[in-house]
Amino acid sequence: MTDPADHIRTALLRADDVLKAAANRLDPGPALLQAAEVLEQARDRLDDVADDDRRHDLAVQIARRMGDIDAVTFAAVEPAPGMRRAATSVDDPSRVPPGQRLTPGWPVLHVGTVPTFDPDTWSFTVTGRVHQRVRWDWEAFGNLPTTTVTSDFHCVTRWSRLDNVWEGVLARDVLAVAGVRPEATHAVVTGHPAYATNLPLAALLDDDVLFAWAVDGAPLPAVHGGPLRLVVPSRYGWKSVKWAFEVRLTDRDVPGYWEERGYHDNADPWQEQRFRA
Ligand SMILES: Nc1nc2c(c(=O)[nH]1)N[C@H]1C(S)=C(S)[C@@H](COP(=O)(O)O)O[C@H]1N2
Ligand SMILES: [Mo]
Repeated sequence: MTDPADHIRTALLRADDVLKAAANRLDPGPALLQAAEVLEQARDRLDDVADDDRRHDLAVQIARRMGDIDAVTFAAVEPAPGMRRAATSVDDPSRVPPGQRLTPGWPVLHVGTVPTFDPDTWSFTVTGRVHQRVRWDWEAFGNLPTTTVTSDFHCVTRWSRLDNVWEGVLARDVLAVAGVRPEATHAVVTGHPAYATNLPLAALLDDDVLFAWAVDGAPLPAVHGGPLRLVVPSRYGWKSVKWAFEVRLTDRDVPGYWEERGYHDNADPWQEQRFRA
């Protein structure tokens, strides 16, 4: 049997060859897609690499190449019909984190398929290191105090969308209902179909972090996480969990989906914390 790590290394070399060839093409699109597919398959085999350090190292190598491919693909995305065109230039360049480009549209990024929303069965739970586990249905969640926050969104694939007007409930107001226990240091936020990310508790409590059900004055589109998504402006987009349904407070840092696949634990766009060092 071949060593799964060798298999992944071969895939990385193949992806590099395809990417090199793509640079000389008039239309690099198909070659980029092909390289992305090779990397996607390599990523699927990561779990077979038993050694933690080797697996992490390979995950970072895959993530870096994927990031380069995605950056080319997403910078030029146009707004969907009915969606506002976002600014592609700003008076104050310090609003754009290093290595980011402003895109007029709003790329859609997620693993798995868009879940369907049924208001009769939807629920949201806060659990873990809280005084009292709390579960809301859709109607009850809507009765929490409402807030509007305008913030910028920065994706690790190098696109940023500025001045998004989010409406929803501050995460700190959600947590206040359950009551944070003193030993809680981190949070794991989970969304459909099987996605999670980790945050320091303090980051979740920031005054611009909310669970949003509307954006730019309209209900949050399903592809962007509707009916409810987390928004964490101070971190790259993968921390902003779409179709969110659970917050679990923990007394340790538990990596989420992308953090286990080579992405940085902290994800600060101003420090370009894209991938694990
Ligand atoms: N449930 C879920 N939430 C998710 C993801 C995902 O795969 N599943 N992807 C994350 C990533 S990597 C990004 S960049 C943003 C993208 O949000 P958008 O599709 O609204 O642009 O969602 C984040 N939230
Ligand atoms: Mo992302």
